Amino acid sequence: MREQIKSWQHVFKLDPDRPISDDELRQVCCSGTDAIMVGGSSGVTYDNTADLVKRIGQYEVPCVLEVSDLEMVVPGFDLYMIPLILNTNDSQWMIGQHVAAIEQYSQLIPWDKLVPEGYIVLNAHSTVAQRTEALTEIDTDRATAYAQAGDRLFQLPIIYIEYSGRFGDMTLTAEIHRSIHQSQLFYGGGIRDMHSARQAKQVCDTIVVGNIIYENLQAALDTVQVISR
Ligand code: 1GP
Repeated sequence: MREQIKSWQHVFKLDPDRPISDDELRQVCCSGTDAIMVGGSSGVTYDNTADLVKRIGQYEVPCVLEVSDLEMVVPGFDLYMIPLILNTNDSQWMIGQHVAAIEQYSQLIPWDKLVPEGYIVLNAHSTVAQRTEALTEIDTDRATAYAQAGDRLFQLPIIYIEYSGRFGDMTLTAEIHRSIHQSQLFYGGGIRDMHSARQAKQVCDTIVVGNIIYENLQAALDTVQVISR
C-alpha cells in the first residue's frame, strides 16, 4: 500500500468532526478518487474517527488516517500518515509529540503502515497554522529550503504544501515542485472546483480536496476529473 501512494493524483480529506450522510459518503468513496484521508485539526475523537473508518470500510477505496492527535488513533486504516511540521520553531510538532507517542505505544505501533509527511503550512488563518505556530510569512526561497530539507535531508516520502481553507500561491508551489528530488508533492487548500483542481494539479503530484465536500458536493466530485490514467 505504501508504494501505491506514488500513483495517487487526487485525495479527498474527510473530517470526522463534520457530519456526512451515507449517500454523500457513498458518492465520495465511489467517485474514482485515489484515496480517502481521514483527518482534522480540531474536534477529532476516537469515537468519531472509528465511526467514519467503519463507514468508509464498506467501499474499496484506500483509506488512510492522518494522525493529528493520539486520541484519534484507531485500528483498521490501510496506512497512518504522520505529519511533521517543517516550518515551525516549536519542535514538538516536528519531533516532540512523535517521541512521546513512541515512548508510550512503541509495542503497538504498526511501523510498516506509517508514512511521514513533511508539512509546510502557509495559511496563517488556518487552525493548523495557529495550533503549530507555523512560520507562514516566508518567501518562496525559504519555503523551498524547507521543502528541500524535507526532501534531501530527511528523505521524507511526502512534502505537503498546506493552505487549508484558502487557495494558495501556485508560483511558489511550482517552484517547490521543481526543487524537490525524490519526495512526492501534495498540495491542499481552497480547491473548490475543476478549475482550481486543474491549476493545483499542474504544479504538484497529488491534490487534496477537503472543505468543499461539505459545502458543494457536486463541485467536489468534479475535481476527480483531474486524474489522468
Ligand atoms: C486540508 O489540505 C486540506 O488539510 C484541504 O484543504 O479543506 O481547503 O480543501 P481544504
